Amino acid sequence: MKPAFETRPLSEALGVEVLGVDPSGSLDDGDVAELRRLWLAHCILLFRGVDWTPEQHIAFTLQFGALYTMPGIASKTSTNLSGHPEIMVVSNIKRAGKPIGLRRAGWGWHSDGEDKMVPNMGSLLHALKVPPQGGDTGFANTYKAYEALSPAIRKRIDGRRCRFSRTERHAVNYPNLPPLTDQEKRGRPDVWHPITRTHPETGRTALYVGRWAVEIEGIPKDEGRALIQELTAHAVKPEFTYTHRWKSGDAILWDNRCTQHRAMPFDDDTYERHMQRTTLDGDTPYFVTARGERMESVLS
Ligand SMILES: O=C(O)CCC(=O)C(=O)O
Ligand SMILES: [Fe+2]
Repeated sequence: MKPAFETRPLSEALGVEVLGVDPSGSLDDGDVAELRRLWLAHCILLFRGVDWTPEQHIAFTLQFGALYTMPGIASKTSTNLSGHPEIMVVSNIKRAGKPIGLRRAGWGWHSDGEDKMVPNMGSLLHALKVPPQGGDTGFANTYKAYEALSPAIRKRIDGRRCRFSRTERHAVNYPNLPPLTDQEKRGRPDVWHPITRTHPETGRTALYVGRWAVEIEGIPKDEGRALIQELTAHAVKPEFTYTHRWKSGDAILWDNRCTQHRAMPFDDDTYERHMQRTTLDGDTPYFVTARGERMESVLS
């Protein structure tokens, strides 16, 4: 057996940097299995000094699963890389007066695709240009957040679902974008996900709330909203989080099933920040209750 890759912890809460791997090169099955083991154990993997073509970024990601192509939001034009729609561009840069990517993407705690019936399993974000200050990304370990909940709160939420709504929260989460069109609203129906989610590969339970969550089943709306606020604040306490200060060439692969993340603001009138992301497809969330019953997400 080959020796495991050398790693360096990023924080107490989650994440390792993987050393001695060139993600632009070819990996054998053993390397891929080892990376997946590390990913499942640490929730986020950092690779530094990554210099790859869009094709190599895509090829590396495909070793973890099928890709998901991001639809454009609140605009007719998509913010994906021209010629490579599997790569989403997160950027404030304009060329010939036109934005080349999505500006202010993810400025609030979330996991990718949490407002969809089939959220995204993971995402792999590569930094090409970073501002001299600000623009960090925070990551939270939602297994740890779940494990630290009081028994009373766990009792209130175990086995319940929470409604995630793109239409209700679009204006709050993307004040810089035009409103959703009626067609977009129809294409993004609300979804009820289990608030506590069983990770399909590790079997561990993670807290599953984020910035698109609006209501909890079986709880009056106001009370549910207050509980969501309490849970979302709890999930991102410092002891569960790591803040990444990007250098260009960094690439982070995160697991959306057991983490949340948020991009932190920066002066985007003055500085440029340019990132490219591939996104992994996923599966329908579920929770296995203490009695062994499996409950799944449902559409509204
Ligand atoms: O730009 C970032 O730091 C993260 C943006 C985001 O939420 C994402 O790419 O999924
Ligand atoms: Fe995101």
